[in-house]
Amino acid sequence: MTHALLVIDVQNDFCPGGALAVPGGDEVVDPINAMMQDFDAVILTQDWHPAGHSSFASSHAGKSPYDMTEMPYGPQVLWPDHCVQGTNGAAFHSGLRIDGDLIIRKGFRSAIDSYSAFFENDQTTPTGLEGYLKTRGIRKLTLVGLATDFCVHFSAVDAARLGFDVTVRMDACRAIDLDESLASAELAMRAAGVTLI
Ligand code: VGL
Ligand code: ZN
Repeated sequence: MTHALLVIDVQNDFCPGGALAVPGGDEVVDPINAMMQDFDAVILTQDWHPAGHSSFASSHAGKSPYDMTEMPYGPQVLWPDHCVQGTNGAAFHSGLRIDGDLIIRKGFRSAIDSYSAFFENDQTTPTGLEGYLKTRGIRKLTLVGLATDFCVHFSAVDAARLGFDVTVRMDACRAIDLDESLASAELAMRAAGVTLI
């Protein structure tokens, strides 16, 4: 079975010193690089927001980072400005091997956030990754990267729902962990049939 490694958002802004730093975010780089050779395909995602994106607290008067807001598609956490297209913060960590097969960008529409590599946060607008994987005959996915409780979580649950055989290597992920979001992400992934290692 063709097995792909899906590397989620290993970008400067999610690493220590970045705008939305995930504790220990840079610790995933070496293990991910070492895993790449074990897969038939390596696909990387890149959070890629226009300036003034609607997921940024700075775009909402009176809101602070990590506040919640109501979007037309449901509740949304508001983030510090991060991964703005073309900035150093949006670039991959300089130690990450980026000689994979595909880089898929997400979150590039101003009005909608996209945690998942498969669907934007309205859960209906596709990124096209499903078609790419299926037309290449890829049925098995291992996910690694940042952040466990947001982009890895939503990508894993969507992938399982789309019928992929999904494993998350937790040792090569790190979490933001807002209000127990890591524990609820683990529950949701297991409930969706994702294998956590
Ligand atoms: C992410 C929050 C906002 C992630 C992206 O990669 O998990 N989290 N944008
Ligand atoms: Zn983002």
